[in-house]
Amino acid sequence: MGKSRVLVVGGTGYIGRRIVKASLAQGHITYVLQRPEIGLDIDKLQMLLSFKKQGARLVEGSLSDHQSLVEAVKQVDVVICTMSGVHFKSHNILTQLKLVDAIKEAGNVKRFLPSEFGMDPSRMENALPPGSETFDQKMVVRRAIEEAKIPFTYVSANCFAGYFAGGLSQLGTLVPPKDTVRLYGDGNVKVVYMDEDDIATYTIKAIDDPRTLNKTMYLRPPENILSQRQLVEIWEKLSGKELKKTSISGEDFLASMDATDDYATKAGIGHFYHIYYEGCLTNFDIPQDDAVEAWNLYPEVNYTRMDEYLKVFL
Ligand code: GO6
Repeated sequence: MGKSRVLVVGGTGYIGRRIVKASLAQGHITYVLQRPEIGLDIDKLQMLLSFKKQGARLVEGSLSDHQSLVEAVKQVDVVICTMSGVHFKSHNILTQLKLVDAIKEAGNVKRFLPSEFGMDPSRMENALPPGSETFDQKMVVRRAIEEAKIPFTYVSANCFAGYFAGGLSQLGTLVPPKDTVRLYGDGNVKVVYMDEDDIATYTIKAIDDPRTLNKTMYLRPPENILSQRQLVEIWEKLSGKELKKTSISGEDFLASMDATDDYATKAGIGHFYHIYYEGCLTNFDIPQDDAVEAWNLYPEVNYTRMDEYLKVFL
């Protein structure tokens, strides 16, 4: 049996576009769902057309048209969904339940990767609202997948470097601060920073691997397990400039959630609290019976270290 054929749902999104690229690069026949809802979103359309030029196949379908999803799914072996859960109001993580129904009806899919790619929602039962919504929704989708006996792999990709490393983990910015950096507590809690292209590479390596069947695959490459303070030190070494450091206590950081009504900001504060004060990404061991770690499975991947990643901001 050749390499599996892949369908990406959400292929023009932040991580989706990288999954399409990695799928093509690793030799999979790659389909990308083209939704009529795109309308006049010319950037998304032109990205789809560029994928076509790179050898991908566009398949029309909408998450609100069950039959179109069944037809699309029937053409492939593996389905990967990368829809965003945090930013959009038009759809949310639960919209995937329609995809689960289509996969269930089609009956041919050998692996489904739902839109995870962050903290492991099964470990976030006590997460703070409103950020907890993301995890609750992801668990609803997981239950539907497992009830339908659809083979799966859940990818827990930890902190996207674009959101968490570029801005040295400061809320509300994606670029390094110029003179002062705010540390969460003592800044020594370990988190995991992942270059987004590496997340895509590991994800595609996992789709045909029996070792990741019905498992959670965590991405935890050793040199990217860093504290915020270590990340700041990497940047100071690169930039040759020392930053002034302030510190905010967990209590004060949480209290700041009450100072805003913005949903994404409140959700972000909650997520940052779990990551940088509770250490939720690194306060447990892998492997477990239902979990594997990507760097161990695929040591051949030369993953991007954060000194390399941050060079672009010099
Ligand atoms: C990323 C963010 C960055 C929020 C996860 C607010 C779910 C996860 C690591 O989507 O809300 O400044 O695991 O001001 O399971 C957002 C969310 C990050 C971007 C967190 C996320 C990470 C969601 C911000 C900000 C850079």
